[in-house]
Amino acid sequence: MAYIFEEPSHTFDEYLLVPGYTGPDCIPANVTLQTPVVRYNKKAGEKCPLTMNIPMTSAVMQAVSDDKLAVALAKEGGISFIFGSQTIENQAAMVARVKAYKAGFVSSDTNIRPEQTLGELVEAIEKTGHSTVAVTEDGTANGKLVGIITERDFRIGHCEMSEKVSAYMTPLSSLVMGKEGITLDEANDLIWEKKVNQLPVVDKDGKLLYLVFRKDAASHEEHPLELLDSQKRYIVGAGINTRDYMDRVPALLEAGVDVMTLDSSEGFTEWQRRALQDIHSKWPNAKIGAGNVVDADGFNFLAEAGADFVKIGIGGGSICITREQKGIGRGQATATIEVAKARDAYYEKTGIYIPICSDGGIVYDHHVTLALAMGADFVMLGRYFARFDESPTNKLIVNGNYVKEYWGEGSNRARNWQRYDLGGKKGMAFEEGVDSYVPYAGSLHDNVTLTTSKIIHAMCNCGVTNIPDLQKNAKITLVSAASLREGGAHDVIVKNTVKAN
Ligand code: RVP
Repeated sequence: MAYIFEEPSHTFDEYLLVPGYTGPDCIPANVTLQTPVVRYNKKAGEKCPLTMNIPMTSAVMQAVSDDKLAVALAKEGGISFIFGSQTIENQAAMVARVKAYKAGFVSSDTNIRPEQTLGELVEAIEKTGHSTVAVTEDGTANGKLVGIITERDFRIGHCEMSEKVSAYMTPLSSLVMGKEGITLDEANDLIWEKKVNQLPVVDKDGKLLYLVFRKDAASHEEHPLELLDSQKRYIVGAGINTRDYMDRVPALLEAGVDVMTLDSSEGFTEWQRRALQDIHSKWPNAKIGAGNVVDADGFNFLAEAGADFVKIGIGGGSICITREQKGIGRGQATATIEVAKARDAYYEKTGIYIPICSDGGIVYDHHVTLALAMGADFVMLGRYFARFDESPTNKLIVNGNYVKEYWGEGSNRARNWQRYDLGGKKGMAFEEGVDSYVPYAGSLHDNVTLTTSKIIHAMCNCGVTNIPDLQKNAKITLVSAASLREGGAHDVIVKNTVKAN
């Protein structure tokens, strides 16, 4: 007879945290959200080789994780997994761009030649939205620098638009410049000392390398949790599949990727075991997560196969219709709880700690705290990040509201059938994801700051100052449908609706 789980499976919405004793040292300033990302021999006293400063990763999805979002999230202390449903070259180029990005050093993307007109300049500024323009001999981002022109140097309506840029720019002779190799701190000092708003950095031939802006020079002070590798480059992840990994993995490693994950709606498969084995034997230092699974059997299988972390979740994603289409899945909270128990048992038996990631189905910020309390080491979010300025999609107006587009990797739009066909032939006839809009929500920084602040405050209510203690000591209660209603504003006429996130 089939194995039947007699208990219904639950979602995060059906649980709440019950406070624990909050001692005098249990204050937000003392809370750390640092968390392990990959397996390590904890019992032997090893240190985890890759940790994050906040327990949040962005989903392996076209509508979510490109290089821009990856930089924004690494600044906050988390990791993006750049989507794999694209050519190996494109994906590796995105990883390389993240690794090349130097905090505070900006490659100029609005450039002009001195003999071009103010009209052309205004056009360029409108296109990029950047008001400081490098004037180079050949009009390229790395051409020989001849001046800088900003919107403040000429007055629209008072200047002839046919006049030349060279008549209005600050010429080279009056510019304060930095030499190749200058550090951000030195650039920052120069900007303050010379009272300038930007500092072009040039090589020995006078060719433009970067611009450092006054506002960005302080960037690393504003981002104390930024996640950097040993060479001070941002940490970045990437999604891979079970087909082309022998080509994709070396390209990503070459581009500098720090961690990868097999990206599949269902990971309890021979394909994933083989991929993990092949990759680890060819590139022993490559860090590879695997999944997704929803029970102890799935976790143990991937743990034995060598997964560096295991992702949990089938059918819980906001754009996911796998449960409707195939009847496969499990409530995300139940899946997380069971896999966490299996992870702890595996640790007891082997001394190896394998981090687990609760992937999909996070709707409210407190769901992140619940997932951690249930044993997850970090979460993966799609819808959440898709709403921000930094996600790869356009901001649109629909019915008078700003929205961004968000589509599943199993939707026709993503045309990523490989991911869903268990390693078999291409072209399944049904979709497992939808194409949708999500409400636009502003900048990643503002939202992540708010979310982590809620997690930190909830942890203080639980009487803990770090994630391992939350996992050990949290008290969690199931709630009834009636008490859910009690949890929101009720039986009053609300004046201004406060929307929970
Ligand atoms: P959510 O954060 O709820 O939007 O869920 C994102 C997760 O949904 C992804 O990390 C992935 O596991 C899953 N996903 C992505 N595409 C699809 C699909 O098309 N069914 N599902």
